[in-house]
Amino acid sequence: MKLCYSALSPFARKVRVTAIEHGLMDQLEKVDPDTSDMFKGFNRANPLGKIPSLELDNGDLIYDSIVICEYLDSIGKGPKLFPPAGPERWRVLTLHTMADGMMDNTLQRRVNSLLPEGEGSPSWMERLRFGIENCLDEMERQADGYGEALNIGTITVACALGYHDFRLGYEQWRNGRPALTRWYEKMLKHTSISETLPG
Ligand SMILES: N[C@@H](CCC(=O)N[C@@H](CS)C(=O)NCC(=O)O)C(=O)O
Repeated sequence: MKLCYSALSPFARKVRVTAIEHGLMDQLEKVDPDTSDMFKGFNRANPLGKIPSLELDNGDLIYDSIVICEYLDSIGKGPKLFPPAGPERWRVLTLHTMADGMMDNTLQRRVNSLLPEGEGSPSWMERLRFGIENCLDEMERQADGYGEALNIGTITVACALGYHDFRLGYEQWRNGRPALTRWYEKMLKHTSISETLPG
């Protein structure tokens, strides 16, 4: 299988953590994104131009990251990271969606900072920042209930926090969020999480 990704992409990181947890990394051939023109996208195979995407051995293409993660979870032999249908699945997928959206807001702020002078929107950037802060506050409220086990929800929260550190470290999300800080330290003890930190 061929995985198109960059080590800096938080969405691809979810996929890499999933692959590591299932012992599948050696079955994934890395394809580098084409970053020569950000306005044409990074990945010609995906009509949306985004990474990650996974090409199966039969040529089928799978995207985006959540679909790739669930595919790997379905073929992997490790403990399942996606709960079966039922209340726990909806809880874990909803947690995934919050953290994934926070990563997307963080990425959009990064993209905005790369736009030509005068093309960005300060008020929209403030809206994105507000969403990130709300997610962090909600995570702080929930953190004591997350537990230390990996699932697609907790993996994505860890990836969102790692990406926030990487791109927006000066905003210091740990300030005033002791429960989330403690929980994140425990998550870093998983080698799949610590080995895939961006940077
Ligand atoms: N929803 C997508 C988001 C992927 C995404 O935004 N990837 C970024 C890199 S982190 C990208 O490829 N951006 C290039 C572009 O949008 O042109 C997923 O979960 O895979």
